[in-house]
Amino acid sequence: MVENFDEWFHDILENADITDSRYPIKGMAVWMPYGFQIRKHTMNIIKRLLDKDHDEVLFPMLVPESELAKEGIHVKGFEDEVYWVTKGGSRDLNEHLALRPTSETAIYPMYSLWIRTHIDLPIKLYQIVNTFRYETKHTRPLIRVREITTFKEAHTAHATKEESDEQIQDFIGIYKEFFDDLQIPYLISKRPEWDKFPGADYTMAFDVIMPNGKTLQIGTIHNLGQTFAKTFDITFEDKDGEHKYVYQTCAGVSDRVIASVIGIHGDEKGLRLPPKVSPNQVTIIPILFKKGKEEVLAKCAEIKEQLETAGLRVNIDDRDIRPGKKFNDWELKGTPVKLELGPRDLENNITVAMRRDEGEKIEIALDDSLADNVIDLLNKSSENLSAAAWKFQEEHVKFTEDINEISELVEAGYVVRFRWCGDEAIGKDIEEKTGYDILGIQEEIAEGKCIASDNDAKYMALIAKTY
Ligand code: PR8
Repeated sequence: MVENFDEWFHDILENADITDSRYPIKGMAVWMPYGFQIRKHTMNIIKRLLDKDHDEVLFPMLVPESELAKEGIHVKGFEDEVYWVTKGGSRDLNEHLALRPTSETAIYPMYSLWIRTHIDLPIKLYQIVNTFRYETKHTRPLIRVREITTFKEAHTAHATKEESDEQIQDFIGIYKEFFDDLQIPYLISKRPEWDKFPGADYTMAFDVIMPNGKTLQIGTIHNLGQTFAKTFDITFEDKDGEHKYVYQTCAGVSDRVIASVIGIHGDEKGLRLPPKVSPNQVTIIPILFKKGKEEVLAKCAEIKEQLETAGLRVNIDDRDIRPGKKFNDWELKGTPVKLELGPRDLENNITVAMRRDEGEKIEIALDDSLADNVIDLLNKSSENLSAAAWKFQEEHVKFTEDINEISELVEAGYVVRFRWCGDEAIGKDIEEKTGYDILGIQEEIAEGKCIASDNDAKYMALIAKTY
């Protein structure tokens, strides 16, 4: 799987009924029913996390050209990626309208109207929408799409720079919780100057290492400083009656998160879904013979009800096919726990449970403790997926002091940590020499030399092959 990860990933999306990429527009795919469920549960987690401290809104998808064009650096960053609506029916539009590539230029003109005094601050809004980017790099389902169907973008405004920096830390906390719920490990870094979001003061990013060693950026948090505030005239009157520009931040995660769940946890048999996002947390597989069929099915229905009462998502696969085929299908689809029930189990008042993450079969009693026992299996499964994924990450980050070793390590599937002085020209030089991307800096350090110059090192940085 590691060698052919891209192929594995492509196949599993169709075989497990996640997306269908045959839709006749490049970079746009159909969410299939099973994938749609995973998407829904994933979205609910981030919604719940954001709802604690943010309000959800919904802005129009179209942005007037005049607004999009206002913030020079921002528009430059996106100019080659914007889809334009230029006609209404057969008439040319007076003003071209952009399909939002992201929503800063849709939201901030309204912030300028809404924010008047310090009492209106902070403002913390988010929306979950589709955005459009005419990506020029190779498109891949979920990973690099031209319609990002599930863009969860948050936008905040604050009275002070300190508050905006705190907000960045809050977002980091929220995203950590989000990825923890998905059992996804992450590398957090501050992007280099030349790779930050267009218009941002600085960008913090979450990256994951996919099984083929390439990293995938699964979330970004940007401190926008006062750049957009100045462009869109977003000011407030402070306590002393002085008019000031706000400080802003924004943060976003996309469909890529689901790509990371599929890629990181999957194995040669298929998906291994984290219980929190699996469409079914438990799949009951009846083993049916002519004799005793009705009794087995009735018991399965009873178990389903018992587990659902305990808050679990449960399905029964009562298709008229061989149990072995059902078994393989649910291995492929990654249900965390399967329960088998045949006539003999019924006689013994037990069911055979199997965790998808590690595959061992255990018998559990069909009594009042059933739901607790199943929940226990689900929790163990979550913990195991998480531990395995973090272990994989730890084993795939290596430190080197030798610039000539970077290529060898990256090609062997590692993300490389190295000491860097932080100088932009030297950073770009490192990228050019090695052919890989500096993800960013992780922490400040006070000892050692830069890997590529005589300067003292200032940071521990990461370099990798990226998606
Ligand atoms: C912002 N503005 O836009 P960002 N396909 C799938 N996922 C993608 C793609 C794509 N083509 N492009 C980006 N992403 C800010 C923050 C509002 C919200 C994912 O930031 O451009 C990446 O995981 O960095 C990225 O980290 C995230 O969307 C946010 O996009």
